[in-house]
Amino acid sequence: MLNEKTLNHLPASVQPLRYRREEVGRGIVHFGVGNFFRAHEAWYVNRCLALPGQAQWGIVGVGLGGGGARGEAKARAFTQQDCLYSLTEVAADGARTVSIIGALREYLLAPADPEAVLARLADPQTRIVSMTITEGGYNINEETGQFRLDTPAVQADLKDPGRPTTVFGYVVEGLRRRRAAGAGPFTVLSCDNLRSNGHVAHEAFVGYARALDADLAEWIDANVTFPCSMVDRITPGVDTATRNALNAASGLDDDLPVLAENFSQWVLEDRFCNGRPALDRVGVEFVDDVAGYEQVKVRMLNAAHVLLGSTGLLLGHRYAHETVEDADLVRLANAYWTKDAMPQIDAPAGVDLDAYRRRLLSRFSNRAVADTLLRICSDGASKVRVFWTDTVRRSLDSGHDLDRIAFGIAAYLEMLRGQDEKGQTYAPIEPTLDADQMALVNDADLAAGLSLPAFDGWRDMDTTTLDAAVVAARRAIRDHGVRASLPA
Ligand code: CS2
Repeated sequence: MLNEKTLNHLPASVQPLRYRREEVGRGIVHFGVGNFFRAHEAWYVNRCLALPGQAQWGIVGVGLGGGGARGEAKARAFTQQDCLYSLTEVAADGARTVSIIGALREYLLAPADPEAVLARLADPQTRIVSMTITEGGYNINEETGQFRLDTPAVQADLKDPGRPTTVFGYVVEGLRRRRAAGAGPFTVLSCDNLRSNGHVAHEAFVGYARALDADLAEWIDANVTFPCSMVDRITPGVDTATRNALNAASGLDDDLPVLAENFSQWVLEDRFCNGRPALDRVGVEFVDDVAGYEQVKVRMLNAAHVLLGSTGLLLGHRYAHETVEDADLVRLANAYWTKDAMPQIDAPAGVDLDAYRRRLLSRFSNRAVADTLLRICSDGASKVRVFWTDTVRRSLDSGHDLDRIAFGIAAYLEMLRGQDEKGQTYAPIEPTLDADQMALVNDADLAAGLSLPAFDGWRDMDTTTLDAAVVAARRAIRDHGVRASLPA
């Protein structure tokens, strides 16, 4: 079993820790300890910890308890392994490296001990609170751009702020205690794929605080910083078979191994109100304005992921690499990138969009990552909104042809029906859609699905032509098959 006791007996091919674990502090609290966080932020911090003077920046992971029994099993596994785990990074040509990550110092399952989480947040040692809580996790009303106060969980936290259950309740109660104790603020760092994620986080946390205590909200607004960031690393889910294969290859006995592509990128605004690790020395790029990098990432990588994922599933593919081994789908992705996305992106100086596009094709081709299309399309209702809205709006505005966009929307709606054109079924993962909403995709009226919230981002515009094109594309997919319906 991988833990602190076995750290000195690692297989020779595994990269060990390059610092003394017992000296690692708790400078960061992170909400949402999923595979992506473990392969991304924790990996960068792990490298920082090996530099002189950085030991304070270890991470306390917090799980909000969404996973039920699975969440509890994960917490137990973290405890048994002293929060150590292995990361396997694999290149498109199959070359791999395995390293031990020790940046996660402690793991707290919030519902089991809310007070322990609040104590960590209030502890002056904590100087950054970061989060990966998913695109849909910020509880923002897309139309008004404001924090939604009307959800039951938020209402419950507002009524009983000393025993929160949401990330908003925890963070704001932690800040309240710090302010009362004169402990100073911490930085709130969103690491989700959102447009202007720092601004969204600001709106969410200050919006929640305002409903609780106007003075506190003002203090947060004046003292806490919310840097924007662009995060990127393809990190698949790890099921039991993958876990066994990773352990067989590494020679480790790790209950919590993570697998990721060897590419990684993190672009950050340098607005940390209470210090930060020397991330600039381990490959993180600090820039004045992250927006351009986000645009590139979200509208090129993530948007194409949903497009290829939906279309690929319908065709019977199950993995990302299969979509870029399919010449028709490569044509589709290239047409989307070069005709719809790239001409509308204000790329930052020095970013070559065509090189980025080619790099994506190579990244998507990584077979060893075995990224599933179901993961890529999961919570598509939130992703479509975040990843496609700008492109759709600009295309509607400019009178640009809507062929690929309409096809993408049609493919997403058809994909939600859970059956590919070979007759095989699969289970789309849409945590935000209820049964009635899911039923809309099977309605005899092929326009019915267009009322889903996924498409709210352009509901205020004239979509008559787009809607008709979506219906026509859905009809074509059903009558003639996906390949025959692909746009030029
Ligand atoms: C994917 C991302 O699920 C998705 O939205 O597009 O998880 C993607 O793998 C990451 O954003 C890559 O950085």
